[in-house]
Amino acid sequence: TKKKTELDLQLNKDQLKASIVRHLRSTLGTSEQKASPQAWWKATAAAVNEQVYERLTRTQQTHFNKDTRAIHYFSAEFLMGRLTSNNLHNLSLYSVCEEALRELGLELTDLCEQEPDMALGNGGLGRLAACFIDSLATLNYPAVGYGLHYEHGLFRQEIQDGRQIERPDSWREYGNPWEICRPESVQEIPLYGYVETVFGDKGGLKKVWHAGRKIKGVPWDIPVVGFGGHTVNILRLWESRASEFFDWDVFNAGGYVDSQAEKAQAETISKVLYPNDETDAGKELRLIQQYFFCACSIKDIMRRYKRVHGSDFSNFAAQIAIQLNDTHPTVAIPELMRVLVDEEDLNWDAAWTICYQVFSYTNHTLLPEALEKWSVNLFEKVLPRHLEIIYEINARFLGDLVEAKWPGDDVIKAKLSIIEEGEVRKVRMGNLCVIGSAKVNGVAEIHSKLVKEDLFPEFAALWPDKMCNVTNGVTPRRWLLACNPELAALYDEVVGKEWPLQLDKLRGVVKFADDKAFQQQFMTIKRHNKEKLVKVIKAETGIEVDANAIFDIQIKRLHEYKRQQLNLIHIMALYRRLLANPDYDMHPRVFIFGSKAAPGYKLAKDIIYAINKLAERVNNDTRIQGKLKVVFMPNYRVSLAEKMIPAADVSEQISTAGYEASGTGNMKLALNGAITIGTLDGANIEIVEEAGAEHCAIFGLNVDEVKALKARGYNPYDFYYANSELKAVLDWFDTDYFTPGKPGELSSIKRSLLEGGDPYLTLADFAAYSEAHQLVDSWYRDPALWAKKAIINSATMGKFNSDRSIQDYVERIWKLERCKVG
Ligand code: 26R
Repeated sequence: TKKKTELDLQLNKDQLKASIVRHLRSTLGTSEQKASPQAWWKATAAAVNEQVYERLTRTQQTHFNKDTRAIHYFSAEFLMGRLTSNNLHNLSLYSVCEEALRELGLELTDLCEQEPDMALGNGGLGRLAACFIDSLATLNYPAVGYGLHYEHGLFRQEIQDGRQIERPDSWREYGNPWEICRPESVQEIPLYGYVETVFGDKGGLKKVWHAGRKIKGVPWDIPVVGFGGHTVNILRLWESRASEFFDWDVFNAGGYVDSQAEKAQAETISKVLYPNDETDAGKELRLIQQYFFCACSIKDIMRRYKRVHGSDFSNFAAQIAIQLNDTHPTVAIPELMRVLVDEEDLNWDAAWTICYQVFSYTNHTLLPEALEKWSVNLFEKVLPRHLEIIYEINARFLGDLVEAKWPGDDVIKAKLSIIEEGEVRKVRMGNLCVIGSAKVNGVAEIHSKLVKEDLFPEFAALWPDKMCNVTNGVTPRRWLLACNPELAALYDEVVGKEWPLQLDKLRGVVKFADDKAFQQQFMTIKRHNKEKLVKVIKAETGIEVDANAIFDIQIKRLHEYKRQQLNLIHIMALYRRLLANPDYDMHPRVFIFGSKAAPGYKLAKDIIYAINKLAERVNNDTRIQGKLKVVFMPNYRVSLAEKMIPAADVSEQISTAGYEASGTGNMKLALNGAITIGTLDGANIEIVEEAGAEHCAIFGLNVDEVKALKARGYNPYDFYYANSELKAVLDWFDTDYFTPGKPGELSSIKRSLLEGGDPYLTLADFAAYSEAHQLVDSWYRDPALWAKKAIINSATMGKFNSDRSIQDYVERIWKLERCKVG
């Protein structure tokens, strides 16, 4: 039998058109005459899937035959967004599909709007995982993403009377064409119960975990199509189900209701994504979620390994690499130990040698409240055997390694212990990760340095080669090619079509940064993108904004350290200046926000409310002649980001230095020609290195200055009393100027910045921030200067291709080889 060639796989327009119509009839059960846009979208996806599945099968066969080492990316979050246009682009079918649909009287972009976002993540960490699996497939690396198949992703945000309301997200309510259920790979996962010590067959003692409950894990596969369409890897997401779906004995005894309750409990595990972007609520269900998907994934890996190697584990560490995306999947470490020691009968040392070679850990935050700790009691109840294993890992680590390095030093032992002593004893997941991993990385140069020097200094002393850096990146396929087609086409013309794979090629654009004609083309595209966003803003909020204004955008989760409140008080200051002097000289500005607050984060929600109240007042104030507009875009998500980012003139990256691990929105915005107003934090530092300091508006305290000010004793009142404008703005929060008849509704913000001690130094950075804005304003008045800066920013972001990040992971951590498919 002759193998199909690449050419056979590539569809032409007429074939695709026929396939879409065929699927409309035979898969969707409707007809051209009465099909809804949703049915057309699903039919299109089904037609595309014929291509996807063929390539998926080839990839899996190739990987199986070559038995290559693979990376297994464990993440509680994958923020995939929509897949239709991405898959079409990666299969080089986008324009073919566009034409095919046009002949059927349909617009592809409209059909794409039918797809709900796959919002199985909170923000940066989840979206990074999505970019990384795109890059892994694109670079032809054997890789599997493992995570949870949440029924409900991150909540949908509605704004009512200016306040955030959370509504459930139901992304698969009407079916999702991109997922495939794999009942043949179902797993069963134990929970609760107790541990018994018995005599093993080989003599010696053996531990047996008698589970109190068993949960079924059902895998759903999402094909991950690499750009160019050669490798199609999978993202495997586990859904929880009741183990004995229907217990007939219980049923006959009239216990139908009870059995239904069990079923509901089991299904709860993968029911909903935790929106906690902030504090770890210590919830039992979250720990169970983590264990559930890790245990399913380890079993899945084991099954595949044993199919080839049987019970000979000598190749395991050579074949299997597991990346832990933050500490959320840490329990995979004691789980692999449990499987190797208890189930596969390896001795401890052999198992541990495998274990720490397999795992590596990425840290994504230094915020103490986000470093996961689980109470020992909870662990003992849910995972009794794992707690024993953790104790054993800890005892050997402290007794051998730490004792050898710092003999008799109990202070260091207490600090490095996996167990935190105290009233409530806790398991420190970060420490377990570092001890159980071959490599530990941060996500930007400065962040990795802080991980080494401030977060884990003793671990770094113990293992100097363990800590490393891999600066984050974003996939240029989604974040330029697909979301900004006009700019992509311009770049195709100027530097050729290789840039989506080799983003460094955009450097070739730098020499046109002063070219008048090129500047005009570039700014015309920006203008078109802004005009499109104007329509979206009008449709979503009713607010009318002018595309002549500077579009100044801050899009990210709401958190004090990200300092939306700094942006807010600066807009209030501008508003005051305009009220005091209607001729105040500034180019018209539209400040646009997109942000979700964790439902329990009171102050974050108050900041959203304040932005909306400010917007109402400012947008309807005729005295300021439309010079200032404020827009809060509800329900910020991946698909909205794709519309906002190409339209941004200014990118707000204003976190307190030392707190934003990397940021990835900063990269996407600069890549699309926005100029950064930012602090020297996270990847901003590297963006400035690439673009040149003169093309960014950097302001405020740097990491060392933040530390020094805190050490001296920071007092926000010093800044409040010293700056009359700042004082007036803060005092405004206590009036009813923005909340007529309801004074004090916004006071919590002022309080947090004064009595609350302003932990993120908002007031300390206010004056510098205001100056940075004035600088940006002056740049914008010189169109040639602005165009040049925007072009240079976009053209110099090649480093932030997530392909480069993946290549760094491969060389520094995973040691993988590419595997050519087809
Ligand atoms: C513990 C639990 C409640 C929790 C805490 C924090 C769950 C999720 C988070 C989100 C964190 C870890 C996160 O998203 N961090 C972000 O990771 C991005 C990708 O590396 C960085 O760009 C970004 O700076 C960082 O905040």
